[in-house]
Amino acid sequence: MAADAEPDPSIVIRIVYDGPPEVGKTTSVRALARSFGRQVFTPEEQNGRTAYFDWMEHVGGRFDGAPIRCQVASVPGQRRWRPRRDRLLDQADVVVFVGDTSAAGWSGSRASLRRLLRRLARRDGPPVGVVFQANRRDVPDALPLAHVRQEIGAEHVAVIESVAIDGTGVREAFVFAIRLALDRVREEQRRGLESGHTRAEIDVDDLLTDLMFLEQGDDDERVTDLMFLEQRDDEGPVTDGTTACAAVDDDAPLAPTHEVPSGLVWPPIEGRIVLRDASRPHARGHGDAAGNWVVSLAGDWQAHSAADAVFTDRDEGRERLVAWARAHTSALGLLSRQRCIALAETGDGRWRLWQVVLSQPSLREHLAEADGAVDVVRRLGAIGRALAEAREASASSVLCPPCTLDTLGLSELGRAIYVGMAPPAGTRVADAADEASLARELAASILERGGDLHAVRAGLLRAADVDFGPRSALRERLLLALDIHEHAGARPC
Ligand SMILES: Nc1nc2c(ncn2[C@@H]2O[C@H](COP(=O)(O)OP(=O)(O)OP(=O)(O)O)[C@@H](O)[C@H]2O)c(=O)[nH]1
Ligand SMILES: [Mg+2]
Repeated sequence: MAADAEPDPSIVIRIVYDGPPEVGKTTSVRALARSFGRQVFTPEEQNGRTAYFDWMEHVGGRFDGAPIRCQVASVPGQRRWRPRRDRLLDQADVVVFVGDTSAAGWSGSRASLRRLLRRLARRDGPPVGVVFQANRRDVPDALPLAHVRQEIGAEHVAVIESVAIDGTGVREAFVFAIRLALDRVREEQRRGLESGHTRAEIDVDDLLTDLMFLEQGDDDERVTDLMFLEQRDDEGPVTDGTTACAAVDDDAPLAPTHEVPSGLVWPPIEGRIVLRDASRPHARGHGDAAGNWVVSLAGDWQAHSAADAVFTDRDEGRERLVAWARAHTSALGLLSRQRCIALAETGDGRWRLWQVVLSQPSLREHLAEADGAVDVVRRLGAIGRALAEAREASASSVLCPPCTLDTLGLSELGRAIYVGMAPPAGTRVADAADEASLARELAASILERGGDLHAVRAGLLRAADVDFGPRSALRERLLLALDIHEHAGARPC
C-alpha cells in the first residue's frame, strides 16, 4: 500500500468476488459501486472479460470505533488467469461467490464452488466465510432455489439470490459478507493473530498495490446503510433496526438474528451463516413452565435460551458465551454441525444467551422408520453402537451432553451425533439414562410400532453382543426387557 503521511486508523477488510467465468462478478461489483456512488477501477478488459480484477473501495461503519474500509476485488474468471484469481483469494477476509443458478450453468458453478472451498480450507487462521450469491435468477431455466440449497448441502455457505444486471440482491450479499469478514477479524484478534489496527498493512499483489491511490482521491465518505455496522464497545450495545428496539410492548425476548455484533456469535463465521438461515425477523420466544424461552425459527431451526441466561451487562453475557463456546468445543466431534450460540439483545435493554439448533431425526425416530424385523434388529445395532460412542465422547467433554434416544441421531456414515439442545454453560448434567433403562425404552418402542415380535427376538438371539457396541450388554438387556413387557401383557404382534 502507498505510504500515508498519517497513520491510517481504519480497519481494512478484503471482500473478494469469485465464481466461474462470465457469471456476473464484474456486473455485481459495478452494481455495488453504483449503489454506493463509487467508482470501479478495472485495469484491463479483453473483449469484456476481466484480465486482472475490478477494484472498489468503500468506507462505512465502525468496528471498535475504527472506520471500516472495505476493499472489494473481483477475480478474473478465465482459466488462464487462475494464478491471479488464487492470489486474490488468498487475501480474502470473506468471499462472495457469484454462482450461475441457471440449469445450463449450474454444474460449472457447483464444481467451481467446491474448488473454492477446498482452497479456503487450506488457509491459516479463522475460517473464511463464503456467501453464495445465487445469480441469474431472471433467466427462464433458473433452478428452484431449494434445489440449489440442497446441492450446496451441509457446507456452511450463506445463499442469497441475485440478478446482477439490475442489482437485485447484490447489496444484501455484500452487507452480509462484511459481517462475516468482521467476525473473522474479531476472531483473529481473539487468537492474537493480528492486531485489528495493523491490518491496513496488507500484502496485495503489485498491481493492486499500485492502484490504491483511489483511496486517497475520495474524501467524500458517504453515510450509507453500512453505518448500521457501527459498534462502539465503549458506548454500549449496537443499535440496529432488527435486534434493538428501545421500547417493546411484549415481555418475550427477541430471538437472535444474523445482525448480532461480531464477537457475540460462536462459531464466529459459520454461526452467523446459521443465524441467517434460521432467522425469522422479530421472532420472539415462548416461555415454558420453567421460565426457559423457546422459539421456532425458519424451517426446522429452533432457538432455546435458559431462564437464567439473561444479563444486564453485555460483558458478563459475553464471558458466559465464551465459556459455553469452550464447552461446545470440547464436544465438537459429537455435536451436530447445524447449530450456533449467540448473545442477543432482548429488546428491553438486556442481553440473552441463545442456542440455535436444526431439528434432526433422533435415534427414536430412526427406529420408528424400520421396515420389518430384520431392519429393526439392524437399526437396534446401529443405535446401540451410537449410544456407546456418544456416551464415551460425552463423558470426556466439558459440555457433557446427555445421551438419550431423543437427543442423539445418526450421521450418514452411521456415527453418533448429538442433535439436542446443549446443556447450560457451567453445569454438568448427569447422564440419567443407563443401559438398562435405554433397553426398556427401546423395547417399549418396538412393541409400540407393532410387527413381528418373534422375528425381532430371533434376530436379537442370532446377533452378537459386539454388534451393539463395544462392551455393550444392550442386546441381552433388550431380550430381557422384551420378555418382561410381553409377560406383563403388552400387546405382542
Ligand atoms: N440475465 C442475466 N445476465 C447476467 C446477470 N449477471 C451478469 N449477466 C451477464 O453475464 C455476462 C457476463 O457478466 P460479467 O459480469 O462480465 O461476468 P464475469 O463473471 O465478470 O466474467 P469474467 O470476468 O470473464 O470471469 C454479461 O453479459 C452480463 O450482462 C444476471 O443476473 N442475469
Ligand atoms: Mg469480470
